[in-house]
Amino acid sequence: MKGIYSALLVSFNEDGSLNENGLRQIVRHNIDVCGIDGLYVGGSTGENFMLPTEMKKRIFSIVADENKGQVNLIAQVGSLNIEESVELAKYATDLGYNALSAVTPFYYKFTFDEIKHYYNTIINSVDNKMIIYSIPFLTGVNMSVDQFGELFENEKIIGVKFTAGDFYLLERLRKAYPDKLIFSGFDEMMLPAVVLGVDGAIGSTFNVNGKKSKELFYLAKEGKIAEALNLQHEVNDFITDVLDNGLYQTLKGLLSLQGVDAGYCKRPMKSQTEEMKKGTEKIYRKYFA
Ligand code: MN9
Repeated sequence: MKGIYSALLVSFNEDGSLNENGLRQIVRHNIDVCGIDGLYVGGSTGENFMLPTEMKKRIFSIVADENKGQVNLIAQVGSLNIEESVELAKYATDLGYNALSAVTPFYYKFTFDEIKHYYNTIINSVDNKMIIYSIPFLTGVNMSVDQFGELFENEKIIGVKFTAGDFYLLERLRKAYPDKLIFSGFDEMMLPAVVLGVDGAIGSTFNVNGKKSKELFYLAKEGKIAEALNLQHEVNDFITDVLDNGLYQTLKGLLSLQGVDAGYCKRPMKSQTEEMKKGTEKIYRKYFA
């Protein structure tokens, strides 16, 4: 399960319906062009929290079908509707997903006991493994080293996608749970995360920049820190430009310029404006032409 996973982008039509053919093209691009080790499906980058259950299922199914067993697949099934999470967990498990993931339940200030109940309920309903999706800057949910440990007591909870800049916490988790999988979630902080011993990385920008990010990851893993840092600087010039122009809109725009039908975003998220399009073209010329 280790390695570089794209947090998969999803293509939508202008009316918010799923662009199935576009989604297939994004999967192919990730595998054939970016050469990633796996796909993380239904995460933030997949605009998942704005989608109805049936569409989430359709996405899991299309990705599995297009992947044809080529790379590892992780299905993010977390939701504030726990019955939906269980339903999605069963569905993705039946499709052969290698692992599940679930965002920490957000919006309400859930107690740790409630969070623990959520994870155990989802993963104990299926024959599969769970990777906690921790992203405190969007969820507001912060867990301590001991609380992660309490979740990890369930052997089916095998790891965490750590999307945070708290490297002290990351180091403490690495030391405390050497057998659990830790995935770095911020692409722009991959190098320090690898130095602290993460097993992989899951990120949105890999849909476009997967090759270089993968090179960075394995250079850092081999201890070639100076070379890896040069690449991180390069990668971060790109990420900074993308973030300034609008993250998902720009990534989709860059794919479209490469002939991948990455489509529109799902409302309430707006799609590329004319100004963003110009910005995207500039980024394309700077890094890809
Ligand atoms: O899955 C992604 N997180 C979000 C991880 O999109 C919220 C990251 O890959 C970031 O998009 C990326 C840019 O900040 O590091």
